Amino acid sequence: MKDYLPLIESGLAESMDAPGIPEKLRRSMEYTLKAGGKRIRPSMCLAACELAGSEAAVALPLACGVELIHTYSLIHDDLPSMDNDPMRRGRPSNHIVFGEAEAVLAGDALLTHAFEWMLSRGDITSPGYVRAALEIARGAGASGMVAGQSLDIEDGARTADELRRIDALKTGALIRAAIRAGAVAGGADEATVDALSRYAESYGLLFQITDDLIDASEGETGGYPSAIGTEETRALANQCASEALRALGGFGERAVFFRELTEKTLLRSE
Ligand code: GRG
Repeated sequence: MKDYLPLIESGLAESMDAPGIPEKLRRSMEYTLKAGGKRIRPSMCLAACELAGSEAAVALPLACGVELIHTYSLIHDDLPSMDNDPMRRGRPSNHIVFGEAEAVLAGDALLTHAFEWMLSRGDITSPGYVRAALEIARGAGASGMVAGQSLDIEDGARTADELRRIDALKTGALIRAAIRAGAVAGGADEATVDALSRYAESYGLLFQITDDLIDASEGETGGYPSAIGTEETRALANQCASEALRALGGFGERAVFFRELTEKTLLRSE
């Protein structure tokens, strides 16, 4: 699978090399930004840009913006008022190390910095680039990821359909936006953007389902295994992977990254 990590890591390091950020805030932002995330969303953004026929570098500020936004969402998700999780990626969560107020601010700063970086580093005169940034704003915002989080923090057991609606927003919307943004910035036509959106929707669900299966294997309750049982959840994961791969049908070799990622994601919960 093509490795976009060196490009993404250097882009993220450069994005944090901005003047004027107070030292404690910078340490708090970097603590979670550089904590071993898999960088799936920015990799997908760059792969979509290449699939559309452009160089990955064209979409790099967008890819970094998506990862900055993802990082903010994790910091805020771990807060006591949200998921109240003291650990993230095997280390104490941001608010445990820096305190709750600073963690809120680190999230705020990462979210805002994402848009500053995307719009100051990208070529805003090129057709598609501003639309790509708008895709990311929509996917991250009040009708996207934040909508999903708002629905998710309501208490109560959920049916599989309710989970699907929440996850399509909470987890799926930013993944979909990352792919659409990369494709649009890379000059993709509407048919390509549509097919990649269908791929993203199936992949986003697959990603959440396999995350739930991993949690269930570690003894956690909730998500799809609690709603429909482990066997049905596995069957749903296989169905999502098939649908994702089908959406890539017309792209041939250009979609090899997305095919391999889908297969790897399906296998991660086995
Ligand atoms: C606070 C507005 C707001 C939103 C939070 C992303 C999110 C919404 C909550 C995280 C809850 C969670 C564990 C969701 C499961 C799927 C998921 C997003 C896992 C984490 O993403 P990875 O696996 O993380 O890409 P890494 O660590 O690789 O960056």
